[in-house]
Amino acid sequence: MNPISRRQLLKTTTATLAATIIPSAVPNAVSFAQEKDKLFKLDPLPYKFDALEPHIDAKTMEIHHGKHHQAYVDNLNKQLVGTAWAGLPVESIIKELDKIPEGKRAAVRNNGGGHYNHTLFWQMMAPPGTKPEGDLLKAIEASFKDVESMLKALKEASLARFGSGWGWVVLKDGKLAIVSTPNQDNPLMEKGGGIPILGVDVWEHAYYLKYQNKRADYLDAFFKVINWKFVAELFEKAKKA
Ligand code: MN3
Repeated sequence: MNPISRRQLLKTTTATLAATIIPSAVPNAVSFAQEKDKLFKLDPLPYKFDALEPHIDAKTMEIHHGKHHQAYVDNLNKQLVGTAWAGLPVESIIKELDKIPEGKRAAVRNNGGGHYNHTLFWQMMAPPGTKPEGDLLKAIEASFKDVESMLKALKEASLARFGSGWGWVVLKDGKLAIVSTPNQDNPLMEKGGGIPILGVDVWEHAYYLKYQNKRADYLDAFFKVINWKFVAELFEKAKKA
């Protein structure tokens, strides 16, 4: 396959991933350097490391973004560079993990999930100042009575997650619901698992420097820096999906 038809194939698969059979034997002769434009990349944080102080400390943000998230990106690239999946939206990849060759699937699940989850997570936080309103607020009230009850349920699910994982608010069957996932899994990985509109990282690396073993205190701090504007955008997008 020459490079031009490969590029065309990638464009096609992005649009019609579910309907397209992704070749499992794509030539692996293309070097890392030549494929540079198709590498997954770590975007800078949308704010400074200390923007969420005192709730989430600057050192945690710096290490979490620059080391942990960077490692997910690097490891995802190691798995997918030179394959038909390089350059596809990571959301498409984690929705179709069954199409990834078995030998790569676990690593792509962990690192693709890690890349996708953290990309959302940084944007789900912002300096305090936003609040749920409009259609999002109505949906929260319809599903949980009020915002406080929703966050209480999210806190309980996040505390109950043994070991490393995430707590989520998802839109599922027209209602908002609380779920949690292990490791770097995302609700999108499971058919019918719902579409996440809010998520909180409960890996120890997300809070240990400031909160040590006190996950509950970290969750209370996270609730103060939720970017409700972004959550509302995800909710609108989820309704149309
Ligand atoms: Mn993390």
